[in-house]
Parts: sequence; C-alpha cells; structure tokens
Amino acid sequence: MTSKNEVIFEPMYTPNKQWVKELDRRHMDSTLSSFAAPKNEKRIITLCKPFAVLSKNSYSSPVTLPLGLAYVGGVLDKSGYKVKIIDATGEQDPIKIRRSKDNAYNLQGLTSEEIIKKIDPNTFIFGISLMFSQDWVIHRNLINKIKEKHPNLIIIAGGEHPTAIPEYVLKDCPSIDYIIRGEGEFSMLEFSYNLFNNKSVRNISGLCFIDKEKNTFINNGSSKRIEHIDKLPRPAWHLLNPKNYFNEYFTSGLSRGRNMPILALEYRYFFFDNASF
Ligand code: B12
Repeated sequence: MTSKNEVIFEPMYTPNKQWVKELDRRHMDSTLSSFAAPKNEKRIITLCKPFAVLSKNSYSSPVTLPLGLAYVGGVLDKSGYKVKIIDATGEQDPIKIRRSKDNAYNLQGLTSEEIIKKIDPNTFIFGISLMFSQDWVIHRNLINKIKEKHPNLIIIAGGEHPTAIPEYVLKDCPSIDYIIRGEGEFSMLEFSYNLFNNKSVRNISGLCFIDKEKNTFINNGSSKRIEHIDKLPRPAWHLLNPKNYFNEYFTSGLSRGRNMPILALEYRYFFFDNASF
C-alpha cells in the first residue's frame, strides 16, 4: 500500500480508471472451445503489422517482433481458425528502407502494394495492428488502399493508437469497420466466431464501431484484462519469420552486427502501461 505522500505523480486525464482493472475471468480452455472455428471453414483471418514509419534522421529501427499479433494469432490458431500474418516491418528479406513521398520519413519493410498483393483472396477478416499515433497518417493511407482493392474485407484495427482514440480513428478512416480496444485475444476470438457464424458483434467487450444507420459511435469500453494469462496459448511464432529480427537491420541505436530483439517488458511500468497517456 502506498500512502498519499508517496504518490509523486498522478495522470491528469485518465478517462475511466476502472476499465484497466477489470478482469476477464473466463477460463482459457473453455473460452477457446466455446468460440472454436466452424468445421471445414475455408475463409481465413489475415493479421498485419504495417511497415515501420521512422524519422528520416533516425538510426534506430523497430527491435520488436509483432508480439501483439503473435498472441492474437496464437489464440485464433489454437481455436482452429486459419490465420496468416503479414509482418510488413520484418518479413522482407533483405529488408529495404525507403523515403516517404513527402520526404519526411523513412519507411521500413513491404510497400502498400506489396502488402496488398500478399493478402490471401480467401481473407474474410483483416486485422491490422496500429501501435504508434505518430504513424497514423501514413498507415491510414495504407488502410484506405487495402479497402479500395478489397472492398469486401472486414477491417478491424487494434493496438495502442486506436485503443487511445477510437472515435477519432473510425471517423478519420471509414475504411476501418471495427476497433478492438485493449487486450485483443478474447475479444478478437469472440468477434471472429460471431462473424463466421453470422451472429451480432454489437455487445463484444472492447469493440467500437460507427453505427451507420444512426451515425453514432458505439463504444463498448476496453476489453477486460485476461485473468488466466499463464494459460494463454504460446505466441504464433510459426506464422512469422522471427529470424529476421536478429540481423543488423533491427537496432535501437547504431548497429554493431547481431542484435537482440525485445520479446517482453516488465509487467508494470506506469508510462508504458497507459495507452491514453
Ligand atoms: C515494447 C514497446 C516499445 C519498443 C518496441 C517498439 C516496436 N516497434 O515494436 C521500443 C522500446 C523500441 C518502443 C519505442 C517507441 N515507443 Co513504445 N512501447 C512499447 C510497449 C511498452 C509495449 C508494446 C508491446 O509489445 N506490448 C505487448 C503486446 C503483447 O501488446 P500490444 O502490441 O499492445 O498488442 C495487444 C493489444 O494492443 C491488441 N492488439 C494489438 N494489435 C492488434 C491488432 C488487432 C487486429 C487486434 C484485434 C488487437 C490488437 O491485442 C494485443 C494482445 O493483447 C508499449 C506500452 C504498452 N503497454 O503496450 C509502448 C508504446 C506502444 N510506445 C509508445 C511510444 C510513444 C513509443 C515511441 C514513439 C517513443 C519515442 N518517442 O521514441 C517509440 C517508437 C519506436 C518505433 N517507431 O518503433 C506509446 C505509443 C502511444 C501512441 N498512442 O502512440 C506506448 C503505448 C507507450 C505509452 N503509454 O505511451 N516501444
């Protein structure tokens, strides 16, 4: 217990302190089987981490595998869904870094056109991870291009950026159909199950969308935090190409050859633990 005098900093704006504390107490095995994929389902779920957007003066490049998508993919895979992951930042071999058209950024990895080409035509749901708000304008263009080419895809976004400002993201990019706020594993599983079975997704915890008939923003809050995290399926590294992350392209600072990617961070660190900060 910390006394009041020990509190040296408190955020000025925390929209709802309760949602980050609420736990999803569902057990892993029963949840994975309750929302299992329909038998003989041909349609697939494609998950995507977009290319990295870096300052043109930066000597760093992202050192972390798409951990969030590996977890979400692991849960879907374990429940029997066919999942593909396009890791646009890390799967290119050799990695290429190019300058953005406006000459403001370096972009690392697959181009928008290359990502679009990689989308399997059997994709039913396309999930995209948006981690950094500073990348939004460039990633928004990518999402618009994807929707233009594949208008029937159901596009859902997750990650820290849409978690923090979901209404803005949905209104600024109508190509995104849904957002999942917070931890995506259970919410994405339930969302996929409902869509594959033609059920309503309206009340899924963590889900946000624009109700097009009423033109209103529907916000089901953040996903609850999964209680039984030790029972989560292993991240789906088999759907990614992790070995790329050990080479000299991925470095936080000047490269000195072989590199050590970040795979985990400590459990609680205030700044890093607060998407809306
Ligand atoms: C690791 C980390 C880093 C690493 C690696 C970054 C990288 N490129 O991968 C390092 C140290 C390099 C880093 C750097 C920066 N970081 Co950082 N980082 C983190 C941190 C601590 C953890 C991210 C993580 O791996 N989480 C664990 C995985 C499992 O969770 P996840 O990715 O969020 O995925 C879950 C959900 O979001 C969701 N989800 C994610 N994607 C999807 C997709 C779909 C479809 C669905 C349904 C769900 C879903 O489900 C997943 C599983 O539950 C977060 C804080 C946090 N608590 O998350 C900050 C955070 C992402 N970083 C942040 C910032 C600002 C930065 C920097 C810009 C700082 C700076 N000024 O330089 C740089 C950017 C560097 C870059 N361009 O790569 C901010 C982003 C805020 C924002 N809205 O933009 C955060 C949120 C910290 C904060 N509170 O401010 N960072």
